[in-house]
Amino acid sequence: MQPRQLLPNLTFLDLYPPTADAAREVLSSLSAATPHLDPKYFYDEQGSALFDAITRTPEYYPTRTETRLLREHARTMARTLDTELTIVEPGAGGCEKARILLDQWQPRGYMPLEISRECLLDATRQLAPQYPQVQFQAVCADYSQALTVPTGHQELPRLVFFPGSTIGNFEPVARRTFLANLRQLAGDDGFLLIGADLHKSPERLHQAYNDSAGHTAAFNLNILAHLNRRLDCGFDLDAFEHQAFYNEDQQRVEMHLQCHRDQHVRIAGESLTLSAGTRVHTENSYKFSVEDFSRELVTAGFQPLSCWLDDEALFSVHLARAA
Ligand code: AVI
Repeated sequence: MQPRQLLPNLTFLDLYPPTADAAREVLSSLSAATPHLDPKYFYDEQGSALFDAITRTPEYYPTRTETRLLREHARTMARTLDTELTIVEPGAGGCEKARILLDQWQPRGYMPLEISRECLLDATRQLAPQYPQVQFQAVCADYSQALTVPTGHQELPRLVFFPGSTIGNFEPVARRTFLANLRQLAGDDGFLLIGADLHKSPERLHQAYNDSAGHTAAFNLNILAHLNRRLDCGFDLDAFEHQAFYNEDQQRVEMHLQCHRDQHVRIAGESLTLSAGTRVHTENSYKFSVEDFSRELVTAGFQPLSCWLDDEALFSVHLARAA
């Protein structure tokens, strides 16, 4: 597959996984002893818009706090890096946070990887003309699997940018593997700039994942709406209810969809029944301490350089280099 030139400084490469693979994956995870769905299915055009709405609620502190940290410390970060580079951002969404780095760092290249094609194209078509000195290479991909990315500005060191505490959406074992993949992606002279949400009171976490405007509930339910649109499964959304709570033992917020009526759906050509009372686990969002997270970076082959926290110690941003 060859990249398409969309604008003088924007190419687009489509590595989106085939629908048949998605259908088999969804069938297998919903048929498991604990029915679950991979959180990547939250993110179609509507899911990305709903996530955006979540980030603007008064209860959801991570985005606002991390954005402030990036704005406040971007110059210091640039001084620490002290090199020209290409920014690679797995799961870039609408590329909002990258804008802060594009403004303050003037990198040579920016490569966002994003599963939602519409969201990626809209964002990069808007951004590229505003930063004509930056080469944009947009890649539509399931970044949890496709971490080998096209070459481009390879002579320059890469900084892998992974904000938002999306790292918290990985299970501990998968997280270890994924951080090691990020180390590969960064290369031997590369860097990592990553956000990690911190431990805090269960009440604060409960509010953040049960916002009063109902955007998180709509986001959670959209996973089924997305599967209906993409795979024609036939879920009745009214039969499901959003649940989110802090699991103290696991130190994570869990999201589920509780099914109140029997659901007969069709996926990958097969029938599947979810009976009333079934709970579909849709997301885990692990929370960290700075010390534990720094240790995980070291295990993955990074050398932590700096870490920034807000005054309330809600959120952390870590800068590390390949060790
Ligand atoms: C993308 N991710 C880091 C968010 C989180 O907080 O785990 C997704 C989210 N789920 C519910 N609200 C936000």
